[in-house]
Amino acid sequence: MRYCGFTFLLLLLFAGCRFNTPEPYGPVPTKQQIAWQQMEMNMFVHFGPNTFTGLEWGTGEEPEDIFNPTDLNCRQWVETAQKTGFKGIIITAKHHDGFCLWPNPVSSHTVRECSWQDGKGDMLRELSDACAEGGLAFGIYISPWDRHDPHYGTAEYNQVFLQTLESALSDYGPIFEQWFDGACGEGPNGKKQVYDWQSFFQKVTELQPNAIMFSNIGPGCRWVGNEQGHAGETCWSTMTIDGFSPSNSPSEDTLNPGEIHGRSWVPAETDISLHDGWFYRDNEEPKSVKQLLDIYYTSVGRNSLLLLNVPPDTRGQIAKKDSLRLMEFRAALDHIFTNNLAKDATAKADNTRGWGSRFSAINILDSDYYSYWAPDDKHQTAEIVVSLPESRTFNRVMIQEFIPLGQRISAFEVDTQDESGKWHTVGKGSTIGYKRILRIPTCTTSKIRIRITASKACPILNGFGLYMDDISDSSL
Ligand code: FUL
Repeated sequence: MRYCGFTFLLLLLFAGCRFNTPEPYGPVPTKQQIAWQQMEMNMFVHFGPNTFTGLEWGTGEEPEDIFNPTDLNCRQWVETAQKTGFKGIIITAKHHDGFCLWPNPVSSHTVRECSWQDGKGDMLRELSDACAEGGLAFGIYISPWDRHDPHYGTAEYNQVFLQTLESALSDYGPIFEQWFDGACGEGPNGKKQVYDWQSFFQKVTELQPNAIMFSNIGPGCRWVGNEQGHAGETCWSTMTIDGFSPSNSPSEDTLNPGEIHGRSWVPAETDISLHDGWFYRDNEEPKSVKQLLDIYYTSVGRNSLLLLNVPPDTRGQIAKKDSLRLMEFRAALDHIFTNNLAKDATAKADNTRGWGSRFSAINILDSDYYSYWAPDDKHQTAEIVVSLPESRTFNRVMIQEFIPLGQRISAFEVDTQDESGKWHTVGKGSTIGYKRILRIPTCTTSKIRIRITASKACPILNGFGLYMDDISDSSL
């Protein structure tokens, strides 16, 4: 009898804890979208005939032999990507010129038709193998706009494109992201194409159900609305996409901040090139470390994923000046972010959900992604005071919202306490999302307060960090 009572009590406790978990609010990410967001930085690779002609948009009339990397080394790309901290690589399997970097059976404008490797070469094979060896995810960019294919501009082209997808997505292992360029110009016969997006999406879902599909409107992730590296200061991962298509998307003013009441989970991806152009040109210099850091803050630091394009040269390798710059960028990120000045802090909230420590504020300080702080449901504003063991100097505040339960917070402020106990607001923002990094003036204190001033439902945080950036210009 006594055992029964004890078991009953345990069950009750267990149920109490379980049921006390906050309900998801609004659209939530799939587990693939969560894993994708956690990648934070991926490498884009623009490589193809344009690498050899110097054009940004090939005409489609380039002879196949123009594609002739003299010393291709995809392992070098992977090694560079790994050392920079990229988690995946996405390659332009077919850009607007229509040239396919793999022997696409429905095209006669491919690596098979060129003398490089006696027509036996296959860039998708080389890179997917190198990624698999190096433990990096592999993704494919394919442009539906095709300036070479004679079918372009007719209904038949949609079938050609579906078969193109079929071959690229079947033979090279798991694809983590399928990148659909939305550009829709004229084909060789002067006609534009009406793309059958629904069938394209279906084909990807059928062949690579775990792939995140990128386009202006997702459905896996959306374009951030510019190629300058800036997610919105307000950046919702939610947007309404019903009634839109990649060729008919909401305007850039909507893509950039997303929509607070958006009905789908379509997080922003920020694509930008290390150079001015997307394809390699000898006379272009890579962006500086300060520029790259700025881009990091306005993309990863604003709830977006950074897709940084690193164009290989005509040898088929990442040029030394580019890999050196990437290593400097990595060193700068490590210098700033390895030392979380809040790692031995304590944290206390003005409200904590239920009883016990399951949802306590201290959870924002550990490195377990799935442990989080949450107040009771009725609280849509809240504050957490973080106390450091001693005064420390920092100018970056990192906050993470627990997105598996939805993106909720729409306004927050950060205060520091001075020696007399007075609080001063040092930074504020609107959205937080997966990760938000606030750049604040350098301050020295032992007490920091996060105030959530508006949230669509009870706010939920799972990460917090304080860092000192002495590399960026102080104005940034
Ligand atoms: C654009 C293209 O037109 C550019 O050439 C580049 O590939 C960029 C990533 O997407 O739509």
